[in-house]
Amino acid sequence: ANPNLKWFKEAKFGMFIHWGLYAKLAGEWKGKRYYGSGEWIMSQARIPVAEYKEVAKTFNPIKFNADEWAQLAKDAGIKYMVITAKHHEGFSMFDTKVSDFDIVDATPYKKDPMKALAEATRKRGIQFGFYYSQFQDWYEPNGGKNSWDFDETKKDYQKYYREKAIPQLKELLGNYGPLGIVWFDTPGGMTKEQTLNFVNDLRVLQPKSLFSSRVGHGLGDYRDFGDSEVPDTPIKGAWESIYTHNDSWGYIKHDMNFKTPAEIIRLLANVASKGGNLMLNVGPDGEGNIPEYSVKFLKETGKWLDKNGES
Ligand code: FUL
Repeated sequence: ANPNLKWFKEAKFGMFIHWGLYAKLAGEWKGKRYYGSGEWIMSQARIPVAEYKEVAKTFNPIKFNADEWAQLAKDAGIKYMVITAKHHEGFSMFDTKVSDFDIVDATPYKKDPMKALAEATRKRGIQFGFYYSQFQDWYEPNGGKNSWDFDETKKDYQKYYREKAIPQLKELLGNYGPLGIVWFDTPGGMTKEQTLNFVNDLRVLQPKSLFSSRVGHGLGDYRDFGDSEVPDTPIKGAWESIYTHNDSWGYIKHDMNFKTPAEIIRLLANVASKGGNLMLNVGPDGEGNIPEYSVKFLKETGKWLDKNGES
């Protein structure tokens, strides 16, 4: 058995955070409202890169407070946190030298929130990790899946991996201290052999860090089920179910369908009884606030876990 999995197998409860420029759009583009997966709005509304880029100029999350977020996780009984360093939109929520389309260079905020969050979680004994969309990058001419700006048949995915994804992952693995997890998602554009090289190349930087199964080709360290999926029967090995608190991963202002504390606890119990972890997502808004109901219901969940000796 992989000794790096020990903490993960004991964790039971994780916090997923989807946060990017889409949070600023909040599920609305040019007066039209979208529902579900707010982080997909660029694709849903076929927003050209040239227009999407402008959103960065208005992204200024001055309410963001790393200690508050980490403390909320702690109070909720959460043992690990995974946050989007770069989602499919291609925007980097961290300080990167590889691209100018990042929170430090392209927004009035000009700071690296990931640095603060890495410290705030570490201080509280919470494992910290990054979600990184390794294949889909709708901002890049050679990244995956933007067919409204770019011609898919002309793309050179290897060039995108070489020039953006790999160098950025090296920054993330090198500049934020020990990472519990690198959470890859929606693989593509690489053969099994290429993926193996990709994984080996990154592993040397942090041999203890776990890679999610969505790195592709069965090369992850533990298993992730589909979005909002719990297996029917107990499953051996290390695995995780991912759910979001309301109906979207990224913030949508008109989505109020939050799971109650009782629903969260039932979900947690269901997943734990089958041997897995629940990683529950919250979607902070464009100002850096975690939605009020997420704060309230997570705190109540934590109180219940406390009383019942589960955390
Ligand atoms: C999916 C992504 O496409 C969604 O936007 C979200 O990040 C979810 C957790 O994984 O596959």
